[in-house]
Amino acid sequence: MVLTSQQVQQFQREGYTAVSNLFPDREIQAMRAELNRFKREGLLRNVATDGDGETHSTAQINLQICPITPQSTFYRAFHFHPKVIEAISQLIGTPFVFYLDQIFLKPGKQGMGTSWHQDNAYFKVDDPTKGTAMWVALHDATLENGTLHVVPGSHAEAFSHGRDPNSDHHIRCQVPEERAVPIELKAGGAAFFNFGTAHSTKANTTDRERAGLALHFLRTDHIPPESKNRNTAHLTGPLATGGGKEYGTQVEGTWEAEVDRLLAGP
Ligand SMILES: O=C(O)CCC(=O)C(=O)O
Repeated sequence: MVLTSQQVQQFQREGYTAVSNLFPDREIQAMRAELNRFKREGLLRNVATDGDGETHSTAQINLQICPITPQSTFYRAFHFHPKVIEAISQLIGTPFVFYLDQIFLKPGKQGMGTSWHQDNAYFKVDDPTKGTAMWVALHDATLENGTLHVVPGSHAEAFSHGRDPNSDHHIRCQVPEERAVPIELKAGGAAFFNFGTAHSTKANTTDRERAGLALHFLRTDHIPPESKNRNTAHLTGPLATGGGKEYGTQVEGTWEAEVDRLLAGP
């Protein structure tokens, strides 16, 4: 078991949990190497705006790649990582699909946070507790560099969301900040929070960049009818083909080779 029963209970009760040292250093090094390729190839976009939701900021930077999968066989293989499959099975049950992936990179000093929101304000799933995010720290995530914050128990409430004027496409909500808790993680640790759990990140006030990889998974029986044609991939259950059906190639089982490829260099 990847998660302890206490972690699963915390997720069920409070809507989130966190796990230290989930992924080993070599896998994180490989994830950073692929992130560096995204940087070199200009695949990350600054979504921060100067307070009008439109004018891209030059002072504040919130770099995002979303979705990642069309750009990276490496990150696509990660969805089939045995630890990912096991952890998500423990938290939301099976069968489930991969729903969305993205990375947010906050450069040192200029890195801007992502405002408070509930993922279900985007996804609109009938029961937000049947979907979960997995947020992997690609660098040590601390208070100083603006780590993830969550509001425990907030999945029981639906906050109203409006356009975020500090982003070119995000929405945001107001939360009772006094209930929020930060989740500090060393690189390779991960936080899990259901689609209803309000969360945000903060400014990176340090000199060094910090990135988080956010994956979303959803129970197959809760995919909204209007999203049936979305680019999901069945990861478990009778519809799962190891990626063969969705990607036209066998993806399951390629993670180790993908890590080796990235560590060998360009
Ligand atoms: O890493 C971040 O800045 C935000 C992540 C996030 O809000 C999400 O994945 O929904």
